[in-house]
Order: sequence, then C-alpha cells, then structure tokens
Amino acid sequence: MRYDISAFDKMISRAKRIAVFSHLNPDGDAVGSLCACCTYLASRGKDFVPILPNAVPDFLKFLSAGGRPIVVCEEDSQRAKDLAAGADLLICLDVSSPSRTEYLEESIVSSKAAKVLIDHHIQPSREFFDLVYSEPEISSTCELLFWLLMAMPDIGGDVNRLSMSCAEALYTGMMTDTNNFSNSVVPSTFEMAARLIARGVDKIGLQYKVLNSYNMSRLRLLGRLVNDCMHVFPQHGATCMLLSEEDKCRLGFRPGDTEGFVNIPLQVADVRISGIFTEDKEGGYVRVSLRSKRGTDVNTLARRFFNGGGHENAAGGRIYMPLSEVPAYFLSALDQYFG
Ligand SMILES: [Mn+2]
Repeated sequence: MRYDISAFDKMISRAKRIAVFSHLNPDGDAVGSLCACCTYLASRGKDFVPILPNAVPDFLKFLSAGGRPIVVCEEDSQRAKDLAAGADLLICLDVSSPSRTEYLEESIVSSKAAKVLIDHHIQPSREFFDLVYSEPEISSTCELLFWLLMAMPDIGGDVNRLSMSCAEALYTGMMTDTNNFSNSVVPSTFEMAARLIARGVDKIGLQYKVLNSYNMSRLRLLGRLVNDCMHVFPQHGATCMLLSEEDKCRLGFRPGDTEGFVNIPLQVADVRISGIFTEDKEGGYVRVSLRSKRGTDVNTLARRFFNGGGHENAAGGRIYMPLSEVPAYFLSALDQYFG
C-alpha cells in the first residue's frame, strides 16, 4: 500500500491543537483508530484531544488515547464542542460523513480548521474535508491508518517505531471490524497483522480482552433474542431480531452488549441476511444493523429502506416506527428488494 502522506504530515506539523473524532456508538474500529491516532500524535509531541459523541464500551476501555481522557459529548457537551472549536486541525476517523458524529456534526462542519478524513466506508462526504483518505477495499479504518502511519517520515515503514499502545489499538480495530478475520479481509490485512504481531502485539491476549470478556447478562440477552425475539423469513433467507427498551432494562443491557449478535444467524446455512433492530425510545427511532453473506448487498437495502448505508455485507441505519411494526416493514422491504 502506497499513500501520499506529505500533505497529512505537513498538516500535523503545522497544527497547534488537533481534535480527533470518531462515530456515535463507537465500535472497536472507531475507538482503535481514535486511540492509535492520538498515540501517534503524542509521539510527535503534538497537543491533541480525543472526542467521541458517546461513551467507549467497557470492553474497549483498556485502549489508551495517547494518555489523555476521551472527552464524551453526551457527558460534557459544552466542553466537547468548545474543544472542537478551539482546534486548528480536525481528524475524523471511521466516519463516512460528519453526521455520523451525531451531536458533534455542527462543530465539525462549521469549524474553520483544516479537516482530514480517514475512512473505509463507501461514498464518503468528501466535500466537508480538505484531505480525504478513503479506502473502501480495505478491512477497517485501523488498517488504513496503519498504512498511513507506516508511510509517515518518522516511522519510515518500520513497525518497531510504532508504540506498543498504538500497535495494539490498530490491531484491535482491524480484529473487531473483520470479526476476527472472517470478513472484509484482503492480503494487506494479513500483512498488517503479520507486522503487528512481529512488533509484539499479543494476538491471543487481545482476543481474550476484546472478544471473550463479556458478562453473563450479555449471554442471557442473546438467548432471549434468539428464542423469543427473532423472526425468520425463509422465503428470503432472512432473520430479524428485535431488542426492546423493556428487555434492555430488564436484562441490564449496556451499550456494546449486542456487538456481534447480528452475525450469529448467518451461521445458519439458509440464512443470507440478518438484521437486529434496537429500540431507542429517547431518540425516537429504531436502530438498524444488517449483515449478509457474500453475494447479497445490504448496503443498497439499508440506503433504500432504512435511512442508512455501509458496506455490501455490513450496513446500518434508522427507522422511525414502533418496534412492533418492524417485522412487517422488514418483510415488505425484502419483498420489494428481491422483487
Ligand atoms: Mn470501521
């Protein structure tokens, strides 16, 4: 992978204060790329601030954002916005558009600072940024960031010049976005993994920390969803699981608890599309997450019917209706989509 890094390198050198952002409901790739970027900026002696719209899920809290606390907009909205406004360089990671930062969108769009986007989603909103690194044919934003950092003059392609916490954050984001090497993996992904493991990243240790460190309530929630809240549409090879506010409350749901659930129905031979629909009463919408097997495009499905988008085999969106109406809506969307 070869990238022209000189513009980005110069922007970092010139910047006095850098604000780094990622998306709402941050996943491993969002938190991993945010932390890796901040750790790198720290190694260059830069003044920076990591900002997220809402909190980091527990299983990712071991990652360090260059030793600084992550400012969470949902917890301290004014401070997050002031810090964003005070920066002269904004770096947005793993977001196809500023709107994916939710409450921070306005601060990003209206800022006069230089803006850089580093992302792997298709059709990014380039118009908001001065410099865009967009690579949809890659596993994750963490992988793209890895290759960008490798190309930086101070790293010079030598993985040993990346700090261990930067290397771990990059590996974590790639590992989670590929569902531990099961999807969106390209040759360069293995090359990145090989280099990071040679650097000393503890692959098994990270798996235990990130993928095998859930609590019992999450397992019970999965049981409840599969047993009682899943609709199956065999005519389309589709399933959908519904997570209500009531169940969230009763089963002690915490953000991030359903991470990976949507992939599980795809383990069934005849299932090619899986959806999980999560009620958000406060937001007044139902959050949609879709996954598919190779050859079935959920990006277009999400764009047409669920006010969202993403990748061919992993997409998301939002719909505005009571949760009870979702199965019928999902079925009619599938009927129209597959004709
Ligand atoms: Mn990602």
